[in-house]
Amino acid sequence: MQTIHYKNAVVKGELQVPGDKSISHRAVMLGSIAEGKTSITGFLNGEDCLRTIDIFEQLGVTIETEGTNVEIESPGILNWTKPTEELYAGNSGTTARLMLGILAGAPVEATMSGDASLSSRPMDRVTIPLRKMGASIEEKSDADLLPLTIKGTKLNGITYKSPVASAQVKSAILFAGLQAEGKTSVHEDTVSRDHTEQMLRYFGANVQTDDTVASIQQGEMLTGRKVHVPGDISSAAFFMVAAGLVPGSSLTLTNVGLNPTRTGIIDVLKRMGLGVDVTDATTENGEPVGTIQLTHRPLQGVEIAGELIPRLIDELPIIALLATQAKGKTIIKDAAELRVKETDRIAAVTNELTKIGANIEATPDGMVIHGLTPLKGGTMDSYGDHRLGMMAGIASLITSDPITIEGAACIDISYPSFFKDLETVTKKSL
Ligand code: SPQ
Repeated sequence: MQTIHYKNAVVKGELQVPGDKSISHRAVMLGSIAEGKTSITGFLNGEDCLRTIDIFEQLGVTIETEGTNVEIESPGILNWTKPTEELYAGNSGTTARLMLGILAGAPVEATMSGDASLSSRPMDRVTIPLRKMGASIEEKSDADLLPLTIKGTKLNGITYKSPVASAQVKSAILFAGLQAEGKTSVHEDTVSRDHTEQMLRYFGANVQTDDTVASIQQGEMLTGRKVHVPGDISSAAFFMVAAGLVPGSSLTLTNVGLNPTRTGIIDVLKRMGLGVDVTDATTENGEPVGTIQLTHRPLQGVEIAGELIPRLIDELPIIALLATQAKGKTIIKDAAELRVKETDRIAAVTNELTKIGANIEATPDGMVIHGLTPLKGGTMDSYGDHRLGMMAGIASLITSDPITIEGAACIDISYPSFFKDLETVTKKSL
């Protein structure tokens, strides 16, 4: 439990948010699949990414972490050792789903498990296509929930039309495709984040992408590389919104990942009226990186739907908070995926923002938020979901009374220095 209040603290200065969670996972995964040495800089030391490291250590990969630097020495996927205990993914959907794809063709047998939240999230979205490829997966329940035991086997390439725009589904299939005979293709209606394709290509795999189709050919053993992880735009989003909430704010966020499959928040904030300038854009290991400058301006409600949704899916809780301070109505739709995240984020965001005075309704696939509404203080539950915990922290910038966050520790999943950074940009003491 943590009680905070930053009422009307102007958000100012410069901040570099921690490394991208999605890219950190993938850097460790590819560095462990590849033979030899991989050096990672800018790694996110969040709980989820540490679970990924633990898992590869159990598979016989040597991994040394010092601050945000990670050194990997791997014998390569064909020489991994059979783990003696369950591979525990904690709260991390990315770890669990991508590992199932990686293990499907690896010469080991292992059981993947997770915490209570992860054990209730759907895994059939990956087990269905992986079984089509020949994967041997045994579940304890009938519903393909964790724990799942997977025994590496010979796989065949498939062409799969994914029923959801999900990078975790696409990535699991592409990782399995790296080991599968022939070609494997994944078709999506709307393209999901493409960090796996970028990282596979950077490590030398034969990956082709064409609009909403990603394909991979069975590969030779990959070799280690140097990887730089840019700052996480999903973490930066909390501070972009902070600058949008408090009049007079002006904030510079440096070294932020700007992969176009992730920058939906920038498009939406601009449409809402916030001053957003992107500069210094460069590319590192296939990933665009740059500086984002935010300037507070009065906001208006917008509609957020369709192909934009996968480009900002994780930012919708914090956008909902911002929408309480925008004139008129903000409509979020086509986002039913929010219901199967760390918690049901449609129900949780609606409940918690209502508690502090927001005018917000849940719909089956989104939310409708009516602004401008003054917010009061109170207790907000994180539901063990890092993005809900941080939404509550940012709300305290504009609430009339303090906010008490129940279960604030879960913020360590993706942003261990969140409160320190909030203090830095508001120059207020906790
Ligand atoms: O890893 P996890 O728990 O699924 O994390 C979340 C998050 O908010 O951090 C989702 F709850 O991000 C996912 C994201 O929603 C990370 C991710 C990835 O790295 O591939 C892809 C998205 O999920 P999905 O289901 O759309 O593929």
